Amino acid sequence: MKTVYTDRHRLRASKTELYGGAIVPPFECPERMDFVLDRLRAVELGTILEPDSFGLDPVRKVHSDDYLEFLETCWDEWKAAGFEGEVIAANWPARRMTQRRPHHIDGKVGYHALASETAIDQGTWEAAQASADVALTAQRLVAGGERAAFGLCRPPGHHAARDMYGGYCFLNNAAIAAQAFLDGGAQRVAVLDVDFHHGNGTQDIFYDRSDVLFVSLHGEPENAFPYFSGYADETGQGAGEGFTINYPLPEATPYDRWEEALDDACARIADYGPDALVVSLGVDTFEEDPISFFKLKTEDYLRYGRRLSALKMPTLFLMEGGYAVAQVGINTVNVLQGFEEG
Ligand code: SP5
Ligand code: ZN
Repeated sequence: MKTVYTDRHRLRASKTELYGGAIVPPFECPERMDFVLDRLRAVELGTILEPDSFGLDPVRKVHSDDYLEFLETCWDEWKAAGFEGEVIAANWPARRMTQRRPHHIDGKVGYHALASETAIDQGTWEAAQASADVALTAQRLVAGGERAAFGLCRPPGHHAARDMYGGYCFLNNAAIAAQAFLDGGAQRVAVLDVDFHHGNGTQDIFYDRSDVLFVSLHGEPENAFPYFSGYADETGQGAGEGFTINYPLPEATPYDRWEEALDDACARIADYGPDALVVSLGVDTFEEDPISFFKLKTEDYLRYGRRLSALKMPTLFLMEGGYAVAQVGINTVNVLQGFEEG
């Protein structure tokens, strides 16, 4: 399996995350990629390619213009306003308040943020665009006939909604790639999100559509970020009714229970009969992940990689979360190796 990767992710080098009332170094750090690359090379999974540049046209299909303009200009506006730290949201259009977009950058940040843990730094916008290019380059490999490809995306994407960032995500790589399959002639695409966290952004983008089936296994929102999305009764709306499927799972979920949900998810995906499958591949389901609460072990990633292979679909894997940094490489690559064996 080929991997697409660029060092330009290092341009995202935020130094701050708001966690438990303290400012800490971000869990979503550049070193994560080094461990994945080391493991890809150690097992000789396949060639590692640089991405091509696709520009913003494919990105504009899933994100709003005002949001993209915000991402592009927010760092300069923040500095021009005299703020010294990184861009962090401190104000929101909360219940019973207007939803109008303010002019001042301090207000605009809150308008486009879905969480405050994620700080924006100088290089974030460029890194986010490079990450989307990684996804689109890997998508093109699969659309061109490869059985599977791996987009080693950083920053991740699945929390980014049509006009909101947060959860370490800015551009929704999985949604951009799913849309690219459709624009390339696919009739139906399935997105399977196995990151520990609910893929609220991907769900948001396709919620009222039937041409993308969104299926997510994640920590139950009563107890896990993003808290306000991911309940089982969120099933889509309008033409999209029935094309969103959520499997919220409780604290300490072990692999056997997780695999039951995966089997059900795979059956639903097979019924849908998509032309391509996009896997939002987060490995924060790992038992040692510092911010999550499932109990998957390293060998379990091989097992579910084989299970995904049995779907026999053209498959695009895109990197999402995973914060037990030293194990992110082996766990991620185990899924890809399991897929190739299966
Ligand atoms: C892509 C991705 O995995 N994003 C995750 C963003 C999660 N950010 C909020 C983390 C809050 C964790 N609080 C958990 C307390 C555990 N002791
Ligand atoms: Zn996650």
